[in-house]
Amino acid sequence: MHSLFVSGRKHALAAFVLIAIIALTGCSNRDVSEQPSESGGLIIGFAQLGSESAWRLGNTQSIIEAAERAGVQLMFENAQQKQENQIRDIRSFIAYRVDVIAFAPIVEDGWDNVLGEARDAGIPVLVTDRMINTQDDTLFAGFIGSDFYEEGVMAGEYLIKKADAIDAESLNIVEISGTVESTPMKQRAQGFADTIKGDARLDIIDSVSGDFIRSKGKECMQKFIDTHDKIDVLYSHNDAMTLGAIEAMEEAGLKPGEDIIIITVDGEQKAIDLLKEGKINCVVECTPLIGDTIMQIAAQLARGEEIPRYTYSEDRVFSEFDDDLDELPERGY
Ligand code: GYE
Repeated sequence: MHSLFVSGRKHALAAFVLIAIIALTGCSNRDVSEQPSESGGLIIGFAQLGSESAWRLGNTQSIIEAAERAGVQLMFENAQQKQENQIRDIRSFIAYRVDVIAFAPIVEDGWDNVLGEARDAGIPVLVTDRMINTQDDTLFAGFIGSDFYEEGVMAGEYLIKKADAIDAESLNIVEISGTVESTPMKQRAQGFADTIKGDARLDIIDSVSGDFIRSKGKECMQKFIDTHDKIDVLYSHNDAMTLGAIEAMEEAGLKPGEDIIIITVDGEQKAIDLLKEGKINCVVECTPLIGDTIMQIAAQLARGEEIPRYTYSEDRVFSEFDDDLDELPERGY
């Protein structure tokens, strides 16, 4: 039986007590020189960034279940949306001398010091979901996640097709973006903007961050509705914010999907259901179900094998132009 350490803040205290004992006695309960032969027996520390959306909950569940399947001992920490918590959690994994550290960085900057400490301790690091910004390639072994720029491109391509289909002369777009300085926020914006910039019909008239959170998505949309006379399109960087924005539209007497064309990213079950109902027009997929891939690559790393520098998920796009939406299997998040 392998034990599973899934801890929230209340368990952090216990972890710190353990770390203090290790520091005081100068010994750990495991020999760092022992190399696990496969993923069974491996200890992985995963520093999750928060629980802001159904996407994130699906991602956490995928990691926990994949660890169980692989017989990996998972030390799991949730930083509740604060980078300083995530840095502290990574430090606790270093002190515990886990075999591999994996984390989903909330923002891109500010990781060099703590990742340098992991490298000095000889612990390989996997960056998952979002990317980091660093000049030093040796600070992490590989990345596992989605290509957010490509997601923005797919969103833009859908809109060009839609503009053709409805013979649009001009479409005013409002954008609700994700957490400022995070990779999905930057790249979903960039991929979309680059794709539509040559099309004179399409104009982004306003863009505000809703931090990937439903309630903030609603506030952003309320503000847009109050400020702008003509809004034709909403491009929202995640489904959680889209659900909030739809609430704001309906409260203002607007018909989502008809009065305002809605493009959203993630592909939660709720968004797919609203696409089928006609309240959302396009859903760009971003799968959070990367737990198994993380476990496989972590095991390779721990065995000292080469791993790919970047492992991207395959994401699709679903829209009102598809005629097989009813055949889509349950999304699982
Ligand atoms: O789109 C959003 C979540 O980093 C890709 O974070 C992830 C994003 C996802 O809060 O729903």
